[in-house]
Amino acid sequence: MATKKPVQPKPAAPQPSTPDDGGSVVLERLTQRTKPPQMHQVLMLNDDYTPMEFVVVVIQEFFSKDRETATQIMLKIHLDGRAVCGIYTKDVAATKVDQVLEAAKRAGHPLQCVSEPVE
Ligand code: TYC
Repeated sequence: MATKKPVQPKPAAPQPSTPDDGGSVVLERLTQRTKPPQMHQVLMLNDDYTPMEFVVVVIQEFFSKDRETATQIMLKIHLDGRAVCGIYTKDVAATKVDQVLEAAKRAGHPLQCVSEPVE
């Protein structure tokens, strides 16, 4: 049975030296290889029962919006059925959803919140 030889990484090619380089080392800028993380948007959904004021306070508190911006987002949810409250990395977005759902549950409101990857 033929066994495969493990693939060894190629050793770095020796750097050519010029008579006048004085032994100094030139560091080349490496290409950025890490991709930025996939971002997730947190959407809040409309319902017929959660008070508008509660939604505005939740958006201010958990999405760091001023009162005017929070009111505009709440009205967009009310009119369109949903709106983006913020965009975060996956874990942070999941935490925001948990915080909103927990606050709504504590207050006895049916407010719903979801997160989804941004295209
Ligand atoms: N539609 C609700 C009302 O009329 C208000 C509301 C807004 C509820 C946004 C949920 O995510 C929401 N009281």
